Amino acid sequence: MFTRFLKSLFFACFFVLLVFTATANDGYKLWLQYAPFETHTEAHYYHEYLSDISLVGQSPTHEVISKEFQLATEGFFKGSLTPRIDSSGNGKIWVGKISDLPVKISRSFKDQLEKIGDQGYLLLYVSGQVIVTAKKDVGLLYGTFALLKAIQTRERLDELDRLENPKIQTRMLNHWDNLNRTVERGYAGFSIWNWHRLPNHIDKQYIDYARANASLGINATSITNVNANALVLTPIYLEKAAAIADAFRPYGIKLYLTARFSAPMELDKLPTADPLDPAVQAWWKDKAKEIYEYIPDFGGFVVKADSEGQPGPHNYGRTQADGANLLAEALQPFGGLVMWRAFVYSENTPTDRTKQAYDEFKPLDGKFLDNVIVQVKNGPLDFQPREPFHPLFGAMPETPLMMEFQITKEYLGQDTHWVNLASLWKEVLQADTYAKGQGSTISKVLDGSLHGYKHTAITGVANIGTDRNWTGHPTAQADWYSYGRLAWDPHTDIGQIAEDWLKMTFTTDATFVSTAKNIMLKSHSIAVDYMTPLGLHHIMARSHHWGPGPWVTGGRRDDWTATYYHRASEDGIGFDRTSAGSNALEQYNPAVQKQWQDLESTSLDYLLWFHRVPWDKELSSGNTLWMEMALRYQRGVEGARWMQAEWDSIEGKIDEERFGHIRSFLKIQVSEAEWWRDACLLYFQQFAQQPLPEGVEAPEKDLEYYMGFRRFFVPGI
Ligand code: GCW
Repeated sequence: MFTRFLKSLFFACFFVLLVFTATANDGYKLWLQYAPFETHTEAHYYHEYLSDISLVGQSPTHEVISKEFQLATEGFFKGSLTPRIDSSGNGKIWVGKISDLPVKISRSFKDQLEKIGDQGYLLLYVSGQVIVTAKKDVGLLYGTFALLKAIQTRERLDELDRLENPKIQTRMLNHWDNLNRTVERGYAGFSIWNWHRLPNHIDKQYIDYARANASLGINATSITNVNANALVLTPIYLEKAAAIADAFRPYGIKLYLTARFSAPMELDKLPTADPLDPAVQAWWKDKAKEIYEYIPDFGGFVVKADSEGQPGPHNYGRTQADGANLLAEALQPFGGLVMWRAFVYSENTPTDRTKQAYDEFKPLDGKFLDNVIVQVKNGPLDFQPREPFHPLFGAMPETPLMMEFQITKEYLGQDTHWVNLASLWKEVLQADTYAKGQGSTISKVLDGSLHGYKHTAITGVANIGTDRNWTGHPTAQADWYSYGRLAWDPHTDIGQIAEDWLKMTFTTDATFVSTAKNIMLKSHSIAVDYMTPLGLHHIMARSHHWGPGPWVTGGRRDDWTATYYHRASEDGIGFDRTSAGSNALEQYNPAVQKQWQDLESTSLDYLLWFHRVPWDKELSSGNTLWMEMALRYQRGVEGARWMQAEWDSIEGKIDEERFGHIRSFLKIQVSEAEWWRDACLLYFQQFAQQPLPEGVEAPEKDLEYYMGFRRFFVPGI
């Protein structure tokens, strides 16, 4: 009786505390908010488990797990509960390796336990206990985060029975961070890697970064820009990098660095960087050995070569395989990998830029050493709002390919637009390459099941910076989150991902979650409508890539202009990539070609990517091309306004700070959507020579205004 009274008193105090403290939130805690329970019943239910935890075994990762439980419990109960974490084995939550399980359990669940891979885990409710078990420490950490997620999303624990193994071995982030702390295409402040203070100072943010990544199963990170500086391979920097690697190790995260191909010349004055030169080969071997002395579990190199001014094997008349194999051979004795990017193209090559990577790499299939993975962007151009999938996927059965997504929104509104990238990625992951008949999806290329790849990997270009909330736009945290979830399992439903993220990040309130989820799931197609509808691409402003620039023409490189891609004239618009044009289409499997070769049956979403279409052409929608384009731009603007109204409708459901932040960014988004629509329609109207269809709002300014519009110091270049 008395204990019941005490318990009620405890929860009553807890809720009084909650009411007075729920207004400010700067978003730093990401989806690991561990926000206080919202009802008495919830608090009561989870209290029983979280107050009594057994953590069996010892390792640096166990310490991390213990701290995470403490942090979570503190958050859930506003500091009023300190969990008892012991190794007795009697706790309501039991965390430990398979080898430490009580015999009774390991016998009864033998079949399930055998299915747990090196990075997997099992969550199971057995006779009053929640068991988190795994083969290795890292699996225990992943399992712990999965359990905490179950609590954050208010799952019942007495129904838990979840066996998870990641589908892709290496799940990585690529930072495009420079050593001077600027971030290429970064819109959330400066680089979080404070090289100047390393190796002695390990910023708390590195640890929180590791926690956030581990909570998603991200197990690798490359912390330097692919437009690489060779300095990072010198002892001064290797010592600093080693300190970061040490900090990440308990979280199961391996460190990678970018390798500048000309490093032997820049650092040690070798006369050449020719991959077939024995002195160059010896240099890389020594360098690899040196790196492993600093970082014994170093992941390997990420390399951008022969692209946008970066040095590479082409400088010596060698192939991409020669270049990649040079580094692979050096790393091979230590088990390191080379992630060699396929983003190779040149203004001196006369073919359509979107064809060049395939032309270059396809003939090299099978010629790479077996610790090389070729890293391919999702589309053949460059992270546009929407692109067809890259034709290399499905075309390299003998060479492991990994996906490179861009989490930072270079072409999708940068830091101020709410665009849920999971929708874009899902379109790509589900795309069918037909490499081995119907159902040969990109997910199956990546998880290795289609071609039996020895190595499987995926990466995302990070959107992380020193902004207090990490990503600039509070909703851009969802992109980091969703990327991690899809990297773990590319088959995951993106609606589920959105829902989990919203509940963990903001609140479990049902109206909030369903309204915000709806915004998220529609946001990508809305942005495509107001930026690049109908398969338009590369029509953004020059250099900083912020805002519209369909008029961009001339200059140093034709393949960096807008007119190269849209080719608008009075006759029509679009890039003919069929056999009558550049024939980029031929790089796809015949079954895929069929979907896109005929103008009449090509999905309108890809129309102008593959076809050149007269303005008066009547489309499957019943509209002429011009009308359809104008209506889609208008629809995009209306979509952005709808997002704004929907967001306003859930005011009061979450803290004012993040609510207001998103609200003010939505204002920017709406006005920039109008800017895109007005600028593009006015520009294209010169060629279409027709009035705007009914329902499309007239632009506020004239074309000259938009073309003359200059912005200075746009971030991210
Ligand atoms: O999209 C382009 C970007 C460059 C980037 C390059 C790449 C790191 O505009 O900033 O350079 O892609 O992926 O290498």
